[in-house]
Amino acid sequence: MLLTQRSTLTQFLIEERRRFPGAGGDFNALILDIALACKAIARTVAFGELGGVTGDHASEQGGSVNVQGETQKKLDVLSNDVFIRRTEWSGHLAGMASEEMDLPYQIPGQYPRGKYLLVFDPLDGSSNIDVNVSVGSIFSVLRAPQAVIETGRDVTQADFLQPGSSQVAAGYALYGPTTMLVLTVGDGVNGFTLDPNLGEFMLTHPKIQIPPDTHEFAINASNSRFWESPVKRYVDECLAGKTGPRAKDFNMRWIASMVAEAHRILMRGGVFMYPRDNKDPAKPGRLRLLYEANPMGFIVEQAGGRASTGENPMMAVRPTALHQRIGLVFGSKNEVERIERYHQEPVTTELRNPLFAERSLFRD
Ligand code: AFP
Repeated sequence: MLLTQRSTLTQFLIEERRRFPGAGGDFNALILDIALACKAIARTVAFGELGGVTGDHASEQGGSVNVQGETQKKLDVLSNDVFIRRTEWSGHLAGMASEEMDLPYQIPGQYPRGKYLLVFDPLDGSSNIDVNVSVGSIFSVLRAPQAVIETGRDVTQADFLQPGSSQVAAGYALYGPTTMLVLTVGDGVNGFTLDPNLGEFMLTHPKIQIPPDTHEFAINASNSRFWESPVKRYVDECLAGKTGPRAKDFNMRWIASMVAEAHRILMRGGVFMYPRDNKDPAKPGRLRLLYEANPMGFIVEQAGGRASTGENPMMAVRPTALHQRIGLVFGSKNEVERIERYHQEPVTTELRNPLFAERSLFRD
């Protein structure tokens, strides 16, 4: 379709800004800076081995490990740098925090400081890089506390510890067969596809809505022995299909790239689960609250879906640490509500019925 028949991201943001006559344009400029960072990462990812950017990051001391205790890929570090360089200079940010940095990033003295905080996972799914599977970037925009804005002081970890409901924007870039940017600024969810000829994100998926029901679930089934019983019950019932209490067959997916799973769910419904489990008591979940669960939760709920810890609404969780991990369930509203219900219901003796046990793959 010719350029004349689609909106660009810039046009979309300017038209959205008309809802706030007093808006100064800082917010739009920040989103466009983030979009440029995602375009740069998309190009780097696309070169893969040709660009010499696959494989593990090697610091002077040998391989490098991030605050999560995970081996950093070269692209993790590169992508983190791109996010910083593309946004630190603009005067829109008071500070940043990233999966790849232990502490918050202070805006250097030569640049003005602004009123927003940017929190991001620069490259999610990076364990898929070397096998050429889709990966993505995830970002969340918060307002800096008034004291930070007024004084221009350095940011502290506490400044970032805001509930998901405080986000002013969230989005992800998906580096797949096409590069897409999916964004919410609090008024629904819109998807933009990168036109590689123009270098522009074009509005291709306006007002995305997640179907409230689904027959597709995503979970890493190799962790089943560590799941809590409500999750085992839910997955067991999906696997029982037509012969079980759900009376319909389900399909299972697991890409190990949450951005790709989330995009599939936004396009055709589904439910994603990385629940709290007892695999590692020190990690009450694999995914991180501030730069994975909250932005994804904001997007999903703005698209009519639901995001939860499994027990409680994700958007209401009050963070206690910058790199806090949390159990995450999101997707089609009716399915997520069912999983929350299972967490609230006592595990009845009926569910221990040998009939279920015989059929169950995951019952201990
Ligand atoms: P990486 O960025 O370390 O590859 O982790 C990706 C992720 O955070 C999320 O995108 C996936 O859904 C999940 O981890 C995959 O976890 P498993 O490797 O345990 O399946």
